[in-house]
Amino acid sequence: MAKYYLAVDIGASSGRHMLASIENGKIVLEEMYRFKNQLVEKNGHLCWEIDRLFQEILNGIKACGKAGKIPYSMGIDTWGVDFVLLDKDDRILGDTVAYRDSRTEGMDKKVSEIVSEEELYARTGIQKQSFNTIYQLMAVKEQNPEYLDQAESWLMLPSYFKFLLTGQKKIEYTNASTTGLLNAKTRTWDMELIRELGLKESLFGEIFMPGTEVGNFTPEIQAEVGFDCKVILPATHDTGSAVLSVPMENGEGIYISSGTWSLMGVENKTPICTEESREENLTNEGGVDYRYRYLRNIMGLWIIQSIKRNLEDKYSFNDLERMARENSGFASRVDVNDARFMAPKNMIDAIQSYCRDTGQKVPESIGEVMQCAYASLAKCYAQSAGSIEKILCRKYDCIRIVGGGCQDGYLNELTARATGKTVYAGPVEATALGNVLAQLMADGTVADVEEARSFIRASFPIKKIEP
Ligand code: ADP
Ligand code: LRH
Repeated sequence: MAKYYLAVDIGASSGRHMLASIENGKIVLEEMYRFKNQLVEKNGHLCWEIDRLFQEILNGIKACGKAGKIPYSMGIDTWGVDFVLLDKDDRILGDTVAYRDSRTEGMDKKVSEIVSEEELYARTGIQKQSFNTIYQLMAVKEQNPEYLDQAESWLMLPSYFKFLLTGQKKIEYTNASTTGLLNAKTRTWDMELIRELGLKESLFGEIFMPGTEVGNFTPEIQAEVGFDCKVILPATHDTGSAVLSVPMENGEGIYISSGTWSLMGVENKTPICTEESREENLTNEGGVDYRYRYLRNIMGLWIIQSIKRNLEDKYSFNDLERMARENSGFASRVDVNDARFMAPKNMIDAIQSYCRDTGQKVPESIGEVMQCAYASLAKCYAQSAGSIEKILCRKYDCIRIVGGGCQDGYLNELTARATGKTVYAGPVEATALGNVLAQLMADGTVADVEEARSFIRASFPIKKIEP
């Protein structure tokens, strides 16, 4: 009888239940359930559909039961930074506002009046981004102080979902590192910072490492899904899970975790919190085995997804790729990390307005818009590889791309060309695999990170794209 491990991986564009088992020394992955994720407007804010997402988690668990494949353990990961505040009865205070919402506007200034950006980076090592939890919590403090007053607990989204399954609240390290409230070197809450910001210290409790057992399903959940299962903490930050499954040898090399965001970086054993690093906008997120994800957050395939949505999903990703190829000579470029691309009403309008404002030819056809988006992403990848190489004083000859975006053949080619480096594409379900790997490490099937990655190399085909 096969032993199954269930990874529930929820990205900003979709969630999936991937069931893994081991056959002949290889990991076999089966998609049991997939659902859409999206931002919705609620009370004037961009929010997540938190109740529907939990219902989808249950639906996928039930799908495993229906197939007669009961997991031995399961883990949940999601995007970073977002959280809920719970009252004394464990009810969510307010809406589950999403990181793209504009509530954080001006919060960087409020924080910098208390602690300078230079000092904040020196302490936390986290790249400044408007949506970091630190700025979101400041927004709550300014706009809804009553929520902080009433809050008895604070949980990031994967831990909240696990709480609903098990009744146990456990904060996890890799995701906690995205808050901007952890000290990069001690890897624990920077309590002095939390105090200085006037946040509620009691909310920031013990931090648990990936591999920790959270608990079993509550009797109510068991009754609903029809079986019991052990819930484990993977790297609950999706990027942390994805990077665990990048098939690097000895932790060496540049990767891009390519999904809604493009997270491009390397793995380090110690954080780099220098001024030079801050100026290059590089972050030090905490990883499995305390390996730091030293990377830059790049706007990523959110741009492509949004264009597709603006075209009412009339075209597939393949159609859009083909139209871009047909316009490969179109030369206008945008800075993909410009704030206007964060949550525009219409991504095509935003790209056109950027080109107009910078005196470039405005893309008119879908193919021109797509070419501009693709080539601009590749240009940003090349600049980011340059920044990493500059700080680390070394050169890399290849880039490993994992995640849904590694299926985009045109972007892979443009990336190889723009960086002059060989691209290795795959695996597509890197995040779910990283989630599974943490479970395999928890039950002793896999000894360590190196063995985990060699397992990936042995199990999945990787595509090579020469520059
Ligand atoms: P997330 O987990 O952040 O929601 P994924 O890792 O699922 O993101 O990646 C989603 C992105 O992958 C899409 O926005 C799209 O750009 C790209 N993608 C997905 N499928 C394909 C495909 N068949 N061809 C090209 N690109 C694809
Ligand atoms: C990617 C990701 C990224 C975060 C962002 C909020 O899904 O987790 O690492 O910065 O979403």
